[in-house]
Amino acid sequence: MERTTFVQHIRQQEKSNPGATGEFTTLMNEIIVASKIISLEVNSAGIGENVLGLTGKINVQGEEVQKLDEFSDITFTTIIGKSEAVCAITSEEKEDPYIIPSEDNPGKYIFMMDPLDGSSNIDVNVNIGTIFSIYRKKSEGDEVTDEDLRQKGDEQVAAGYIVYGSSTILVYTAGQGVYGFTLDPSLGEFFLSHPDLKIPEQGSTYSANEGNWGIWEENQKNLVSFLKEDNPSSGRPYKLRYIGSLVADFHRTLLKGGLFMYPKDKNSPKGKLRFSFEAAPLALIVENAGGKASTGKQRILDITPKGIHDRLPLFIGSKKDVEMAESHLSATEKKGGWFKWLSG
Ligand code: P6P
Repeated sequence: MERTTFVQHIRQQEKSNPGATGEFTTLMNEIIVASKIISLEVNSAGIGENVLGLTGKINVQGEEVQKLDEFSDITFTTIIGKSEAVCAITSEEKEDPYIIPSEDNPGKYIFMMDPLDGSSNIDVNVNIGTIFSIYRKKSEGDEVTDEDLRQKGDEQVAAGYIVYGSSTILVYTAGQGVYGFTLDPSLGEFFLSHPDLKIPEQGSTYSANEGNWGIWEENQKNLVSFLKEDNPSSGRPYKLRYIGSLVADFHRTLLKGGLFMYPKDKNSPKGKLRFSFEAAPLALIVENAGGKASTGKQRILDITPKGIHDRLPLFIGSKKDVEMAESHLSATEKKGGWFKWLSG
């Protein structure tokens, strides 16, 4: 069977885009290089040099920084920073953006990333991942402005993630479909494994941290109770699947369908997940795969963040499931409201 490498795929995509200058292709290829390095490190973590464990540092999110977090952040920043395709890099691990110095020939794109999401799972061998988002610099002149770094989700040029697990898989979209590539470690090449990914219109699982039940709002509790009701004619109860690593939970939802939720709660009144590094890139992917992504009220891609570290609630997955969640949340928010869903 003929196998398409990532490089062949991105070159084909470039040919179908008459205005392409090759800068996007360069950027994507550098992302591939960085992801291979991280994959090697993640899959050999603990063997030889001690990259497991904590650095003793706390990041801008107030989270303990794991050694692989820091390694991933430095690797992507160094490689993408030298690509001559980007003028700025923002990272979940860094308070401030990294502006590419003129001597490194900055390019027209802005790269945003969660370099290693789910890092609390590193030491227990659970899948973790990198999430990235690419915007075009919009302002005139060489200076990178605040508006360049806080663009509406719909302005993304491309978005993707790499999940480091039993195999390393890169999934991305540039607005013309969603494609998945699996790393063949023996060759060090990513081969097309998921051409034109589409998420099922409705799933049968929900993904949420029910340990937060006691700090959820009432309408969130009502929604999850609804999903757990024994009502086979409407496809309920849904099964619960929650890994606690967003990239792994999202990848399963994308492939199998269903609903991933990280709602706001008393401890995270704006939500826990970040707009720039998590919600917006995954929303671009899921919409290009036929799914939906919202805060429970507002479409993620309609949002322009006020800050590069903004957090928000996230409901993402199959179109019907996200719509069910939105209507249930708004109905039950109106105290005792009712709604019909899956009434057939
Ligand atoms: P909780 C990991 O720390 C992360 O940012 C996401 O990968 C994951 O979805 C979420 O937090 C898990 O949060 O509160 O359930 O541990």
